[in-house]
Amino acid sequence: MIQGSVVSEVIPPRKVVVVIPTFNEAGNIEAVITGVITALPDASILVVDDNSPDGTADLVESYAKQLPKTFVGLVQVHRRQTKAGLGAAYRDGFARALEMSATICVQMDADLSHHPMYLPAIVSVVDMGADASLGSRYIPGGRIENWPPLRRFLSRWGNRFAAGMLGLAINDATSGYRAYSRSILERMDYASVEAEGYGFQVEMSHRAVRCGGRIVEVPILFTDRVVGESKLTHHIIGEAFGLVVKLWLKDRVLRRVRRR
Ligand SMILES: Nc1nc2c(ncn2[C@@H]2O[C@H](COP(=O)(O)OP(=O)(O)OP(=O)(O)O)[C@@H](O)[C@H]2O)c(=O)[nH]1
Ligand SMILES: [Mg+2]
Repeated sequence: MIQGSVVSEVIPPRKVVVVIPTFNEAGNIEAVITGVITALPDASILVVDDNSPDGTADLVESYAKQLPKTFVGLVQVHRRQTKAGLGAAYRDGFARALEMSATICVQMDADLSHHPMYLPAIVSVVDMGADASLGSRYIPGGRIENWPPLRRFLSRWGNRFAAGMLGLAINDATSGYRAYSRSILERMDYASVEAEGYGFQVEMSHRAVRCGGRIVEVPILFTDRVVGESKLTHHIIGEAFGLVVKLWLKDRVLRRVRRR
C-alpha cells in the first residue's frame, strides 16, 4: 500500500494521445477511429485537420457524438485554417497532446496504411522504457502490400541513404507510424523541425538519435491506401533528400567544432 502510493507520486499515470493528421480523409477516418478505440480503449484521439474540403472534421465530430458514453471526450478535432503540410500538423498536434498531459504520444496516418492493430505493441515498447518506437516495414516481420515497384524502390533506398549518411541505425526512418515518450518529445525541440512529409519523419528520427534516445522498431504490415488520394509530391521527395544532405553536413561541422 505504502509502496503503491510512493510509485504513484513518482510516475504519472499513463496517458496515450494518438495524433492523426487529416486532409480529405472522409472515406477512411471513421474506420481508423473505430480501430484505434478497439485497439487502445484508454487512448485519447486528436485529429488535426487542415480544413478538408470533404468535411473530414465535421464527420469526426458527429461520429464522436455517436460513440458509447465510455468514449465521450476521448475523440477531439483540432481544426486548422488551411492546408499547411504534414509537419506543421504534427508540430501543432504534439503541442496539444502535451497540453493534454500525454505521457505517450502516438502518430499515425488516417489512410489505413497504418493498421490500428499494431498500436498495443508500438505503445507498450514506450511504456516499458523506450523513448520512441517506430512501426517498421524493413525489419524481419515487416512488409509492404500493394505498392508499385517505384514506390518500394524510393522508400527502401531512401531509407538506406538516410540511415547510411546520418548513422541512424534505424531501418525505417521515414515511417509515420510511431510513439514517443513525453520526455523525448520535450528534449527534441520538435517545434523547430522545419521539414514536411518524409523529411519530417527523418528529421525527428535524427533528433531522437542525437538526444541519446532509446529507439525500438516494431514490425508492421504497411498497406497502400484504398480510399482517397496520396498527398505525396515530387517536392516532398526532393525536400527529404536535401534534408539528409543538410543534416549530414551539419553533423560533420559539429564533429569538427567538438574536436577543436
Ligand atoms: N492536417 C494535414 N494532414 C495531412 C496533410 N498532408 C497529408 N496529411 C495527412 O497525413 C497522412 C499521410 O498522408 P498521405 O497522403 O497518406 O501521404 P503518404 O502516406 O506520405 O503517402 P502515400 O504513401 O502515397 O499515401 C494522411 O492522414 C493525410 O490525410 C496536410 O497538409 N495537413
Ligand atoms: Mg499514406
